[in-house]
Amino acid sequence: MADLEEHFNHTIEKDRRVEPRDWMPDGYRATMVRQIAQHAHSEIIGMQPEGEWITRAPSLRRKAILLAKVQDEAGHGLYLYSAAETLGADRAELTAMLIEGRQKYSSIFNYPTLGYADVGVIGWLVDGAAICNQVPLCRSSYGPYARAMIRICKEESFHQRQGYELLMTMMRGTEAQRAMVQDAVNRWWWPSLMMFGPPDDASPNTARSMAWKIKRHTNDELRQRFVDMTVPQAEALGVTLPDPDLRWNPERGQHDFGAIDWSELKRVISGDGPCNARRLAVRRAAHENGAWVREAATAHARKTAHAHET
Ligand code: FAQ
Repeated sequence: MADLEEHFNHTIEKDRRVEPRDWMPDGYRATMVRQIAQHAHSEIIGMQPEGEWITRAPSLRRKAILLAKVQDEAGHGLYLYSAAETLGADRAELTAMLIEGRQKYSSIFNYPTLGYADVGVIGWLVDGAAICNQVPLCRSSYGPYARAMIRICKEESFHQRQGYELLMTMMRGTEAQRAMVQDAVNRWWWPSLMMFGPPDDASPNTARSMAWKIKRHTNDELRQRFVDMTVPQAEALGVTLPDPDLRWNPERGQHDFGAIDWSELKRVISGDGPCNARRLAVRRAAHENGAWVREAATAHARKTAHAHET
């Protein structure tokens, strides 16, 4: 046991990857399952806000792009559930925990998409925040998760660009289109900052996850990086970010920004956001409606296994 623990500590210290067959502390395994499951649930629930606009896309081209993006999110979710399975988690159990509200998913997906500009803003800000958070996770200490992040980040990067390109097109359009973009930015800006999680002094998991190199940066560090990255993009787009306190601080070499309403994040995480009930109801119905597919696939697998045996 002491040898195994020493090997694990050495792996972390030397910046090598922990693999599924390796011994790991129970706390490490539980933290990894929690983070990967929450991430997978976020991708799956995250299909809904944009998915609601597939049938109302303004052109065939926009529809094809959106369809591809939402399908990518499904792929990320399935990929991440597979990564959780390498830790001994059971996929059916994880889905049950999501549907029963026993596991979390990102707060950001509990806000409504009121117009097509929201699709662009989700790509720009939400995928932008996801990239900021996930690029360092490509160096996360758990091998299957780190490798999943490499592929996922490549696709997120395409998602971010399609969002920005959509917004650029709308900003070159009519006054009404520009107003739609600004309205969507006003609604999504603060929730996007909340995606990075509670402030460092109220983040119970950060210290341990940093020591285990699961996380490479704190929530506040990544939030700051996102703000600094996004301000020039907003200027190029011609939109205003809804924060009167947002300004460049030459001494820090970073932007200062206004106070985040942490009570809102708490409320949304605890199930009381604008769309929490709707998101879970849709997911539950999809799961129930898909029962026959799971049953048929299980019966087919059983039959095939039996045929191989005889
Ligand atoms: N929403 O101690 P910490 C996407 C929870 S991107 C809900 O700071 P930690 C792509 C936290 O889990 C979105 N819950 O926790 C896409 C913890 O819960 P516990 C998903 C939140 O883990 C784009 C508690 O609060 N990305 O889906 C949130 O060290 C467009 C205390 O917090 C990931 O999951 C929140 N915003 O840091 C798809 C990335 N923040 O312990 C569709 C991987 C915190 O009670 C369309 N995850 N909590 O179970 C991470 O990097 C980390 O888990 C953090 C939280 C940074 C999210």
